[in-house]
Amino acid sequence: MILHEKISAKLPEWRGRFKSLAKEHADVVVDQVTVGQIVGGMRDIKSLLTDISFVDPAHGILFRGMPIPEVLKKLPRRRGNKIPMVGGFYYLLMIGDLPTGEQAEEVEAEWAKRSEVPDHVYKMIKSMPKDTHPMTLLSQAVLALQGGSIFAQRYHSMKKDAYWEAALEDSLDLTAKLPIIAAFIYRMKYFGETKKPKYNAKLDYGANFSRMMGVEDRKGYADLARLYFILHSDHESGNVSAHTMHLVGSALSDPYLSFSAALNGLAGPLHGLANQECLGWLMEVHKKFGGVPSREDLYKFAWDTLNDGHVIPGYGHAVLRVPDPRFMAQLDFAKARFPEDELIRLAEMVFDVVPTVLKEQGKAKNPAPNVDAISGTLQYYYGVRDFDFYTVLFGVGRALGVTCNYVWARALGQPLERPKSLTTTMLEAIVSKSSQPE
Ligand code: HAX
Repeated sequence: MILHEKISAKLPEWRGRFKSLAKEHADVVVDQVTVGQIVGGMRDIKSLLTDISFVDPAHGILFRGMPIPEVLKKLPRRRGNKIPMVGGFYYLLMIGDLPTGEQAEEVEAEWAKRSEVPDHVYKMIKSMPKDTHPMTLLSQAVLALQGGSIFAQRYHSMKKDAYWEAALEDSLDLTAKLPIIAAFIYRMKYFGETKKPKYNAKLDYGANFSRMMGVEDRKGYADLARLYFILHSDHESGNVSAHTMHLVGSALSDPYLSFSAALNGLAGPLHGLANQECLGWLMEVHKKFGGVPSREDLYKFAWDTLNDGHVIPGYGHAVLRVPDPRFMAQLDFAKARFPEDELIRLAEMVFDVVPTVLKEQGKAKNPAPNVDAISGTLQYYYGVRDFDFYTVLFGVGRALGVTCNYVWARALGQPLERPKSLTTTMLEAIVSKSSQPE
């Protein structure tokens, strides 16, 4: 299989580099940790290692060193599609090189081969109470697949050097099945349909998802699916979902156990749930003014939101200091296809007005939009209007990045994660010692 072959070829060099850092340079100091960082959620402590993606505060996400416009331009796509194949993108994340069209198709074919979802998973989802949150269903479904984990089955018989091979098998199986499970949850929860979705091997990942969701493909929902999965795949390793996958995986829990945990983190309101809040805020503006308001009205509404003690959802970021290129890519997508849509016009006006308001307020370090400022709006346009489903879409995309990280963490033999904790008294003692005159 292509990914196995390519990773095998790259492994000796990467293992050598990792080993050299671990053995010969282990004492080199990288960063200092402040009290503020310890009490402030470990913000910005440089303590994770990944080569899959990097968030540059001034430029946004780089996937294997490539910015989004370059990824979208250079990756292979099928005839008639504007957005590249997700299979080619997975190849890029996993291997670190741009794939040819043929290599991208090989990954797509691998997914088609592995797309059968066992019956008990559907039964389990159907047996849950009707009001179960779709993220709970997705996370449970991933756990229900865990019985098929090659990593878990081989664990006692395989050597450490071979962990990554089992991890790759699981990663391909899991990423193949996720869009099917997500589409099943969507059709069951919001339309009461319980027919098993069928993956069509002739279509790519994005087109299959669009078809299984039952969304009319006017103006390219399949392209939006491809774009959405690519943009949400990874955001280096410190965010909650990616870090959870890495942490749980470091205990050698298999990719299913680890990814289910990652999804539970993604389901939190400060993480993957934020996109529905953003669309909610836009809809509130739209409703209040009976359409797109004047700039002055929007300016006032934004100030009212702040004065009421709320944040303006979709704006600001913990690391980024420029408009999120993931936001820009989605805005470009919408402007090229449906520039007259009222919510898109409104999102554009918000992009024009809100950064000014946030700058005037002077609190947010980054007054620019993040990925969530528009992602729900695009789904809404295509008729996917059940807000609580949006995080499931995020989850399908996020699996792409975190499974690549999992495979490489095992390939390089990254160890169990175990930071050290202190007590409050210990921290206070450190503070009082540092404030005493020399
Ligand atoms: N509206 C109002 N105030 C904001 C703000 C916004 N959009 N963004 C930041 N601020 C405020 C913060 O609340 C903070 O105020 P206090 O000092 O009173 O606590 C101050 O500005 C400094 O915050 P910061 O350092 O710039 O930002 P943080 O790193 O603490 O937080 C957040 C980053 C994304 C959580 C923040 O900008 C925010 O709450 N934004 C709105 C919610 C949102 O869009 N969330 C989605 C994030 C994208 C993501 O990662 N999704 O998975």
